[in-house]
Amino acid sequence: FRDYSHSEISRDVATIKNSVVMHLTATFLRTPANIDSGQAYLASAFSVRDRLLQRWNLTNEYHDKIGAKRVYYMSLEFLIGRTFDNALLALGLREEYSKVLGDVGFCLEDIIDEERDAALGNGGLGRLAACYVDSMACSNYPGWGYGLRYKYGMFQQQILNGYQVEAPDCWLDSPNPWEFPRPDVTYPVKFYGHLVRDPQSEHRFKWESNVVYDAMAFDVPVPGYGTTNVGNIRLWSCKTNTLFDLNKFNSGDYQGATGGQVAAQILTDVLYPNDNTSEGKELRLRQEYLFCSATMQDILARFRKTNRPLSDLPDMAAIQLNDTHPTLAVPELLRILIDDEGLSWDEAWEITTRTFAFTNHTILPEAMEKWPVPMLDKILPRHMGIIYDINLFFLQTVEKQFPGDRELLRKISIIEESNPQQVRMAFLACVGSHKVNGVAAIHSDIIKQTIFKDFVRIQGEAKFINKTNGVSPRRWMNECNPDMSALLTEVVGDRSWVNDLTKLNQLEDRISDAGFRERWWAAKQKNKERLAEYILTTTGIKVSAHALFDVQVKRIHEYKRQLMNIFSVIYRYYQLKQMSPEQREQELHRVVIFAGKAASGYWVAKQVIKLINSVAEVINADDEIGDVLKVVFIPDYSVTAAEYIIPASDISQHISTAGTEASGTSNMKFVLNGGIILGTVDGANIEIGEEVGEEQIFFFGCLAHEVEDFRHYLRFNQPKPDAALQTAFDMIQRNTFGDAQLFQPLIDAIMRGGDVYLLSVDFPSYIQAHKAVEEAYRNHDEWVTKSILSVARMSKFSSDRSIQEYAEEVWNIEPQPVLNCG
Ligand code: 26V
Repeated sequence: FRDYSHSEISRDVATIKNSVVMHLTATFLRTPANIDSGQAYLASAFSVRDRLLQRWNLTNEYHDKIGAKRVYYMSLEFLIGRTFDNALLALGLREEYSKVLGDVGFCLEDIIDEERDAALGNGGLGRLAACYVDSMACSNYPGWGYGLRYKYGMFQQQILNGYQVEAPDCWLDSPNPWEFPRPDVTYPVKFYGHLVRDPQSEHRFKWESNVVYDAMAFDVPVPGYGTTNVGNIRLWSCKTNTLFDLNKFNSGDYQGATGGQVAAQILTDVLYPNDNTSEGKELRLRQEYLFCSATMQDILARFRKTNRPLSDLPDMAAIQLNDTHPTLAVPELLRILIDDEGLSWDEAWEITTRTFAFTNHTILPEAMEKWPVPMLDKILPRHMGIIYDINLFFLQTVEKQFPGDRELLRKISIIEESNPQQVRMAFLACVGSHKVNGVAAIHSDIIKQTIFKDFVRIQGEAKFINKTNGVSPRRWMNECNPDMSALLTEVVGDRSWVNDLTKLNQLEDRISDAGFRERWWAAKQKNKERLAEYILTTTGIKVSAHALFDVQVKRIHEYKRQLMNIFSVIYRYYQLKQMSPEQREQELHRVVIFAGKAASGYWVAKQVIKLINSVAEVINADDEIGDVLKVVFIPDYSVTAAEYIIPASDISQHISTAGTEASGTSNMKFVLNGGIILGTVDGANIEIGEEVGEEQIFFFGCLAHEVEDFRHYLRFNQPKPDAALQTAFDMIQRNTFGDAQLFQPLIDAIMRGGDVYLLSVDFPSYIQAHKAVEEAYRNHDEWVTKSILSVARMSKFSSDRSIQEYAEEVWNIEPQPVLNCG
């Protein structure tokens, strides 16, 4: 082995300065005397990237040499956010770069602010993928993420006249230091065409098509904190492989000559902005296949270099499907093994199912991916045939197990007998995998009792497991909350907690130390002041950092019930208006903070945003109310916005109808940052409550097992809003917040639409829970104690724990730290 101690990088400030100046002059053609902060960012970032690159190479060379088994995390979304600060902290070079930049008159914080988010995801699912690759790198697991390099990420949200307006996210308009183009890693991906049966074997086909795109790799390094290992996310970008039509060019048709290229780029142009809804659009299917085909070709190319027989693939590669979006990788692997490699169906099937595992992230019916058979058949004729075969063989084994049960076969068939027929991607992913998991205990139980009930019966309990989500302590504490991090380091004695959250249990010894409690609170207070500043610059609204900060930030969706939150704000406003000025001043001051994007085609969610902004406008302008109640909608929620908002919350709301939020991950981030949850008995809230103790969390609302009865009742009976909810309706209907007509559909969804998300059911206990929060908050010592105790008990929710469980129980891989290679 080569001497891997070279991965020690220089900390010498003069050396760093030279490398920054080198990039300024050689990469960006600037003179150091005359640069702005944008150029200072780029030069510094490129110099950090050089250092990462060194370790990236060593990591991958080492893992190749020792023949390590790798895990591949396939996800259509990676919500990475910024990388510069994350990399500085991981490399332990933050102070050095701060000094170098300070010497030329820049403040590191301003330079960090120059970076644009890599927003290649919608919400929880994409951010989870980013936390997971971070944990793999930090825990030295040989693992790669695979995804798509969207030219336009999650749209930017502007608020105009209270409405959401979408603007394109042109994040690649300026140079991106955090990607390495790999023109040498390019694969052809076919679409459409027809099949020719192989005369030698009835199972093999030749797929002929002249619609071929190229997928080219871009590698995004993932800095590991406290290790020299650097992980990787390989993102595919699409171009045509018939780059140039020389005939057209020669005949003077310059535009037409490059027409193919323009059309091809559209495939990876834009991220679908849907969260928890599947639209069944053909372009989306083509994106998914481009992704799956390129990824499988790449994984197999790497495997072939080991010279091992294909039957060893599952010993060298584990592939995790992040929801159903990458499920076409299953038939794609079968196709390559059977048609190109000449394996029998049985051999190929064995390899495939031992390689794949599948994570389900939602049970909302509208999010379940289904593709019309005619569409699949047209775009991917060979894959459609393979899916039919998978289904046939599966149904045959079921028929043997449960002879004559036609109803069972209909229920579990991968092909839904609708008109047109549809391929149920969750069933395909399940049948093609050796393990299926949910993302929190309650969610894993629910999927075993609902969508996969019959599969549990057929394939056995052991295949269906739980892997509760987690979040990265690097980003969601060390990076976003420096003051609280300093306190943690002081208590633990060193920074080891950053890679080992169990160390935080030492905080429990400090709760009786009044001086410590006050410093803890000072850290929270500073974060609140930072957020107040951020609110002022993004909305123009002035809020008091001494009020209770009550936060609900997440995608806008009916099941997440932002509507219930704003109804309670309206009711609160009503109550305050009934009071005398003296009474009012006695009330707890509160800032209610919302942020989140609505899918561009989701009308109801967009009306909810409008209602929040209309309510905010009236309340914030009411002089009688003043600082007693303020309402803000922070525009353009993003990873970076979350890094400001989360550390500043006193209370955060996670109030989905019980049984609808698979896990939630921001709930974990808020509590890790010393905030308290007001939430329903749903998703990971439940496990957070178990860990931190029931005193540290405010639960309300009906339970998951009660939901069905309530819904059934409300299908046939009018909801009975309590006086508080009725008051909120009345205020809206009296045009208190502008034209009531705008919001009537939101009320109708409850009063005439069956109140599917049970707002009328949960509202009374929600208002009670708010009261309990206020009471607890007024007891300052008690509140700070809750905050410290919660953080002390959050170790379960580190994504390091999640990844270790996946590694041991699903992937069968081991940590391979580069420096211990002997
Ligand atoms: C569905 C689709 C359908 C096709 C178009 C693009 C697209 C994008 C996202 C989705 C929804 C996937 C489900 C999802 O995001 N689930 C969330 O996963 C989080 C991580 O496990 C979890 O914490 C949230 O509770 C869950 O809603």
